[in-house]
Amino acid sequence: MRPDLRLRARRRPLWGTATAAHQIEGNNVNSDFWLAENVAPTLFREPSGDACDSYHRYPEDVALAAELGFNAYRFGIEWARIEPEPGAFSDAELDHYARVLEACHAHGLAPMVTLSHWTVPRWFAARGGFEAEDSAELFGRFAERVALRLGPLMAAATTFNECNIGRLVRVMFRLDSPRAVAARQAMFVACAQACGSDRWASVLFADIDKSEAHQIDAHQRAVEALKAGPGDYPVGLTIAMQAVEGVGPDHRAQSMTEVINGPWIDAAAPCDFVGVQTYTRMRVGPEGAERTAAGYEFYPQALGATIRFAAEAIGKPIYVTENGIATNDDSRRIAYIDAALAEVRTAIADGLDVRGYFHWSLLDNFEWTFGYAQRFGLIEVDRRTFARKAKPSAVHLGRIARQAGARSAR
Ligand code: IFM
Repeated sequence: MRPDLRLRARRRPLWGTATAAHQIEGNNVNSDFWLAENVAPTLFREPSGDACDSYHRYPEDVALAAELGFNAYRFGIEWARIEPEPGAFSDAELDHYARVLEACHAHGLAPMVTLSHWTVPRWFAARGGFEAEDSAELFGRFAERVALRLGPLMAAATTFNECNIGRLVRVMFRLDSPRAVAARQAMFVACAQACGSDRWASVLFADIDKSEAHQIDAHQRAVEALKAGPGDYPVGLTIAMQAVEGVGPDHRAQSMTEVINGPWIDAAAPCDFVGVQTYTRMRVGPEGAERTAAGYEFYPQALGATIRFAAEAIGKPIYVTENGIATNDDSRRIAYIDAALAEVRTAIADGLDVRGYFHWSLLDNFEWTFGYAQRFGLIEVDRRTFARKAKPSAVHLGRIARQAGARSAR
């Protein structure tokens, strides 16, 4: 049954939703983010706390995704749970993720697994994260354990989520300003002190000059580990891609694109596919358009531009591994989905090898430093009871997926 599902997944386009462990599971207490959310001073508006309690409620989440009409689910496994202390791997936690994978298969969802979605174990951050010389080796060791236990159950895997995030946030949120640097540093000092360490590093707020080369090495080791392990599934890398558009004669759109992607375009070379993650365009010039609740321009057409960019620059099969909108007006989510999917259809009609679309996100979840205010979910989550309620956009996208053949009609 499982190998069949993988084969089917290869032949059929994947229609799914995407999540990340830290954003939905809750109580990720051994992770670097948990600590950063709870020290003073912190850059986080609120701590993740119980999140959506998906660590316990994944059977309901997976069942809901299947019921809506999807045939795939992208989710993350949490390194901080699997290796809570250096070299101490938890079989029980690996078994937990095996159960999540089994639940996906039982519901006809092809699982795409993210090995690392920004969070790392607290001990890893306290020894300098990916700034440490041996960090790639440590990540490779983690990937090997994951490949051995979970490989036979995976339909696809990716190493780092938005590997270039350290670059993107620097550009988007101007994190190089003296004020931003000081605020980040104060939080890092508090985290290091809480761990009795003299250092601290984070993937999201990375000092890429010190960490990027090690992270690329870590990615390559993880690709090798996944490919050498049991199971037969495609391995990819997901990149946060901005459609950068220049305005006026002296714009710097191309150099801005190069800054945002950095060396990661080349790092995708050993992969079977690339995951395109796009939310908006970046206009190097004047302003004035509708904004989403994340402050981005409402511009779903950006996806068409980044798919074309990825096809040309990387030349691998493409999955849209994230695309979505933060909004409290669900009708705008529906409009966004329709316009983004029109771009995907046009790209496919033009002969581009786009193999699937994963909407961010299944649930309203923890949006990192912004806390719970930004709602990207197709499904609303009651913050006290954790009750799930599908929004009209969930039914809308599920219907599109079903009509596209993701699942048989009900
Ligand atoms: O929530 C994030 C996700 O973790 C990574 N990509 C962008 C999403 C929305 O901001």
